[in-house]
Amino acid sequence: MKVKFLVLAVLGMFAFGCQPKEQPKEEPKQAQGEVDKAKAEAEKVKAEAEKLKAEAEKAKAEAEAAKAKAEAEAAKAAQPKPEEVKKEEVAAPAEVVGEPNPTGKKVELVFHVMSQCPFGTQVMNGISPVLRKMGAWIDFRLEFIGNVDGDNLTSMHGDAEVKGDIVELCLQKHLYENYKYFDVLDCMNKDARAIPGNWEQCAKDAKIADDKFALVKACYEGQEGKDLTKASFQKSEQVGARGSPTMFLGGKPYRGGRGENDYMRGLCQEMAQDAKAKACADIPPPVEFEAIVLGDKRCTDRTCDTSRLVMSFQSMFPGMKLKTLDWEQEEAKKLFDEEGITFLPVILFGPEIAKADGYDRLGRFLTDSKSAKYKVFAGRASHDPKSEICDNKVDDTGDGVIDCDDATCKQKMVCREEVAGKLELFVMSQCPFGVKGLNAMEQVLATFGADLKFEVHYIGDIQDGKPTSMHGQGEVDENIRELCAIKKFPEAYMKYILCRNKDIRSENWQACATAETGVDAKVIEECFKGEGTQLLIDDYAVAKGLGIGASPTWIANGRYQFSGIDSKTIGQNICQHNSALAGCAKLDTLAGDTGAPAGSCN
Ligand SMILES: [Ca+2]
Repeated sequence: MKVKFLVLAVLGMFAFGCQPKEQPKEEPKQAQGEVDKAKAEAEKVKAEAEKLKAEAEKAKAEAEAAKAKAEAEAAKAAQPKPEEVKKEEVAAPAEVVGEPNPTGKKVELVFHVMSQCPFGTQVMNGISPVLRKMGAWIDFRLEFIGNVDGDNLTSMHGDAEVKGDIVELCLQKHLYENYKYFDVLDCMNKDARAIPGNWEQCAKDAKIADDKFALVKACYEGQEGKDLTKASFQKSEQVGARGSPTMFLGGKPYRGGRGENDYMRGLCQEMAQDAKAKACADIPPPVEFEAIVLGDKRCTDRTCDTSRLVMSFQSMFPGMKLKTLDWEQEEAKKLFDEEGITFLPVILFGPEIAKADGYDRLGRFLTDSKSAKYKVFAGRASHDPKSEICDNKVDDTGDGVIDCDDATCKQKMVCREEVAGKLELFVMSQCPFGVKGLNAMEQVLATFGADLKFEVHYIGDIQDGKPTSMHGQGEVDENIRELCAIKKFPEAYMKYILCRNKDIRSENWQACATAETGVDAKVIEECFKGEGTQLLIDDYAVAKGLGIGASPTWIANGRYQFSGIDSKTIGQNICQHNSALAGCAKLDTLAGDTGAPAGSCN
């Protein structure tokens, strides 16, 4: 599933959860309806294929789960489980957590998380006081998100996270009674980066009994923990939980707030009238505040669509009173000027938002408006409502020129000239995905030959007149050297780049400027010291003008943007617009998606 709304993606990254990056974040902006249609169809085919693949994987996972279950049961039959023995010894009735529950009816709440994901630990912190208050009314369970490949378990934040998942599942299993394990988790989550190493100290601080401690330790270090984790990963997969956290309340996805009161409200709503905890009567009402969505319906770019973002805010903040204003309204223009806003869309929040549960997550993405009357969420808003709209056949700025004839529209995608056989690649030289994209070009260029007009451009910013780049000065320098190679050695530069890509972070670029690559180190050095910086500054302007920020991004024929890092995807996109090229008959020979995680730097 591609993330369709960049603004949402930004917020998703920062405010909502840890999402494995398997697809490029940026959705191509389309220039024409026809392209949209073709693209939609291509995606439909792709989605079908993915569905089949997913089904096959699901069947495989189910078979494996059944096998694991059979094995576990066999193991269980073979030897008495220590915890069962313990249970018999601890015969005393269970102590109820918080308010007793005479009804025996519980509401199911399941969190699928990653142990080192800050958003996962945050929701655990949110639910912890609720479990202490009315745990007896809740059937709560943690599940973990990760990948199962045979017996190999992996997770987004690495091996330490897998170990963290294991120990937390062991704690849950052996200290489930009264949610005792939350005494340990609360402590561990105070320093999520120290997970799993901090579990022993936290268990000691929580005064976990020696016998229980031994059970958890044996589980963590032995096969039991691995089995629990594998089964848990598979459960998450089965319910489609891929981002941390994914929550289910009463069997339905929960997308509400993540504070104590939010969970209390959600749980109490789910409780039947005759089985409601008394604590439900004491939940303070959600904090009310005003929110104004300020947009411009003339902007058809995806970054101008706030509908999903607003929906997310509404579920996060049940007390939010929403108002929508469009640029055509005088009130919108007035607010825009008075509050010093430069780009649309934005969302303005009344100051009371600072008192709402969940503000701690959003607050750092908000800035004060000019009058300080509002907190502004701008995301990656980039539409200037006072500029010419390049595709509405109206002279918006009243300067006598319409759409593409207006100077400010010239560099925009919709106004670019279509050039058959042209392929532009936008990268950051040290971005691992950009490196893969460039490497994939070796085969593409060999297949299409001189029919392809290939260009490489770089993505970065200018600060105080100097070029900067996401991966630091080393990347800026390499961007410059590569541009110098492109300019001075138009026939040989790809050999230099492919050589550099074998170890792109190495400072020894000279090793790739040799007789073998046909790029002369002296010439590069001279260009680097001379015109190189200006070359890069000018080159950055191309990506900026097009609004391209993700490495790698491709444009076929000057107009059709796409993503991808394998030769086949690149070839297919070229041929979608240039079917007559000889290379298009050889598409099958191109290397396809290797299954390696795709993605982008942005
Ligand atoms: Ca216009």
